[in-house]
Amino acid sequence: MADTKVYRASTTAPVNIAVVKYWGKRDTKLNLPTNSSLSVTLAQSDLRTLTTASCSSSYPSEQGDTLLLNGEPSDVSGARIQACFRALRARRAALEATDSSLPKLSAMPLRLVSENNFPTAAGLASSAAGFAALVRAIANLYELTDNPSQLSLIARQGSGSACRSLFGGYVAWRMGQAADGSDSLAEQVAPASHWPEMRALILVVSAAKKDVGSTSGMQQTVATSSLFQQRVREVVPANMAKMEKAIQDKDFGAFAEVTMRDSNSFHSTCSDSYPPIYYMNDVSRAAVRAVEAVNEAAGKTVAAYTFDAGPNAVIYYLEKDAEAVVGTFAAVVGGASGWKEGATSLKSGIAL
Ligand code: 2P0
Repeated sequence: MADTKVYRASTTAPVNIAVVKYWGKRDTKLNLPTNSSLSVTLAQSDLRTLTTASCSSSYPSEQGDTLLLNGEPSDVSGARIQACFRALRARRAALEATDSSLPKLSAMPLRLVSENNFPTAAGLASSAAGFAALVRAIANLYELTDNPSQLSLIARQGSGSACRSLFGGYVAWRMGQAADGSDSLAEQVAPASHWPEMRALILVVSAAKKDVGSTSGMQQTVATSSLFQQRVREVVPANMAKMEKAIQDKDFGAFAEVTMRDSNSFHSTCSDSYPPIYYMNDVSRAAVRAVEAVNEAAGKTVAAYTFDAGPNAVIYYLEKDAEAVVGTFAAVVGGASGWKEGATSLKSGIAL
């Protein structure tokens, strides 16, 4: 009898926010970066993608693979998502080849249903959570035995930052050296439990779609910024080493300084691009000054800002300093004057 069963698996993946930033590709086809990066996975936040993957020989083959993203049909013909499907199917086909009792899922059309519970493409790492959830959902559906680092090789091809969302805690994406990308993968530097006091706060400045997408933005920077060369050769390797040590030592002062300097360095290469790219706005810069004021008032560094390819601020702090840090930002959101009007919402106390 023909197998018309619907096979199904669901998973969720969280966003991650880099403290040493990925910006630049050395190979656009394989999505290989010009530098390593390091991020913090916000596993306890509600910033997540929930994805269900299913397959069945009863799905009409003329429709091919389909994706429903936030309730809307979404194109899956792009090279990146196709690379993920191809790699995952190949892994499943290898299992089927060694065990003939396994159903031939690799030959069936795939249906993916994915929901973000946060604005898509607004600089809140939606592609990171999205591709991590997609890869893990299909890997679960196919009952692959690959470990998260092996899956990160596949997620990387969907979106670079996605490879880091397959792990919790503190995660490094090693740029690797191989031309085929086989060593450009993510690994955990430390689990969340290593430094349980760490918290993040997100100041949503704008939920609008970003002006310049990450892929085209980084290509523009690689092609035109001279500052970028120094960032890749000197700044990032030094920051990676300092950041890993700060995490091992649970040294918040060092963690914070590298985080803020690396964000500044990344945004400097953006504004050094030609034409320049500006992701931060006046509200973002006011958030920088607010962090500086909090640190000055505390007499030591208790808060660290970082900004991705958008104006929203992520502030890292330790739980014991929640009152000073969150209090400052809570007081300005929804305020009646100045930069305060620009910040639309605040999520605080996000644990790893
Ligand atoms: C990061 N960003 O490390 C950096 C910091 C934005 C600024 O990774 O082209 O969406 O899909 O590989 O991963 C955003 O870039 O780019 C990003 P693609 P991605 O988190």
